[in-house]
Amino acid sequence: MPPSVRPAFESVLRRNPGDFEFHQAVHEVLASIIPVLEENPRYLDEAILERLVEPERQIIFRVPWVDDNGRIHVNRGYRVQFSSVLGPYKGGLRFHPSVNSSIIKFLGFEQIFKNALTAQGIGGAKGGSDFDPHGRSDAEIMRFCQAFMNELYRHLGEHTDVPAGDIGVGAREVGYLFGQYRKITNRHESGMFTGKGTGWGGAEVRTEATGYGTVYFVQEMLAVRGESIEGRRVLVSGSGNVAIYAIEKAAQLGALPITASDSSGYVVDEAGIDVELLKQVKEEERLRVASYAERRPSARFVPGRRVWEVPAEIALPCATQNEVNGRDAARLIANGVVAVAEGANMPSLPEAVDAFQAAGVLFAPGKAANAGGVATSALEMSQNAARQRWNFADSEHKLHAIMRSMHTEAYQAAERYGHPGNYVVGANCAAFVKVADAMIAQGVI
Ligand code: NDP
Ligand code: 2IT
Repeated sequence: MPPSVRPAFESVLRRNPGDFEFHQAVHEVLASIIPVLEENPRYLDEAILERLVEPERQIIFRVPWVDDNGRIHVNRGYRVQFSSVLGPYKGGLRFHPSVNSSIIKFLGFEQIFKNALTAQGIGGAKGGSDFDPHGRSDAEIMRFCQAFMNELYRHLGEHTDVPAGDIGVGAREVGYLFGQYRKITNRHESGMFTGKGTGWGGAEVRTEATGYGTVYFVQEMLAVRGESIEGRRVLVSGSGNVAIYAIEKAAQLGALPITASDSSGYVVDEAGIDVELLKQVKEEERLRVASYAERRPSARFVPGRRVWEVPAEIALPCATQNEVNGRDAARLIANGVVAVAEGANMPSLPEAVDAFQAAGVLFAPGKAANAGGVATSALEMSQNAARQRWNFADSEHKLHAIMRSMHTEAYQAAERYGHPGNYVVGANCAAFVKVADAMIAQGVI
């Protein structure tokens, strides 16, 4: 780690012992913004790095709830409000047993830069709980969401902090969370949550936005090389919100998405994933991805393995952090992958990113590639504030334009800072400058 960024990194290690995912996310950003710091030493003089790596506020709370058998459970809730310099805190809520302060801090830190890239005037935050929704009844999910909001509501608001979904938090959970906020506060405050149902303030295309946006980003990267996504085999990991709509958009654009996965293994479907069947299995029936293969003659389920062993030209990790390691990357490269775009947050280990870049593979980091979700959340906030409702086609058009402009910005920043084609450097530098300049303008607070 270069000396200029070492003090900030050391403060992260000292204050956040054992928070390895958070260390990883900070390391990646600090290591890639060196050209910006060299050009403008004021960022160091103003202690921007030291300020940025320390969240503005961290909330940790008890979430007690009662299951269907009358048993009491206690989970832990989190909201890390990282930066509000560009707008109200904004970022999703994750319900997954692996959630801890490291996971929430890494996600919140990434969110600052992702949100800056969208240019939609939103700050960075993340929250969630170590609650495991798998196998829980609808009534249990509702009671958990209500218990979670019973504490979190006091920290939220359309001008303060605006959550949305993430792993384990989809349309159903957003409904219960919003409902409880409305009940406690006696306010139907549409703009305090995004990803709402389209019948009660939710934006068209928000459900599709992250997956669609990731594929649009791939299109843009390929276009720079005069190539297209059409006819290409695409690997997608995960089978949740991001994965399903990445598969849908890839197929719409003439590519052949052939995999989906969950924590039990993956399905490969050489005829191309039937996205309607996948939606039926995952969104409607809430089953495991293996059920897809049981109903589809062209598909088979491979238990306990990851999709990266299947030969393809495009890879879209859309499940979770650190799901692509160095060996996976080597396998993908050996099989001729040309582009990798992160639908998930930080799915690639640093060794995998290095391998892709060394091999000349187009690599789009999550904070650019998956920013379509939060960008469309910001469009939802705009519609709520104006009491408007934009149709699907217009909303998709806006999403597409935002993805194009984020690609251009990351691409140009990579060139400007001396690392042409390196979207990690490009995205981090472009985003950092926006955040840092706003921090300087707003003073030491
Ligand atoms: P969902 O809960 O809808 O789906 C998550 C998928 O990933 C499931 O298939 C799940 O399988 C799998 N998964 C989760 N954790 C693990 C794990 N530890 N090991 C293996 N598989 C796992 O979440 P989303 O689709 O919303 O989120 C996916 C990723 O995209 C996350 O990294 C999220 O942060 C990121 N993201 C989401 C956005 C959004 O708008 N929703 C926006 C930008 C990024 P299983 O059911 O077996 O756990
Ligand atoms: O990681 C992410 O960007 C999200 N989970 C979406 C956040 C949002 O506020 O829409």
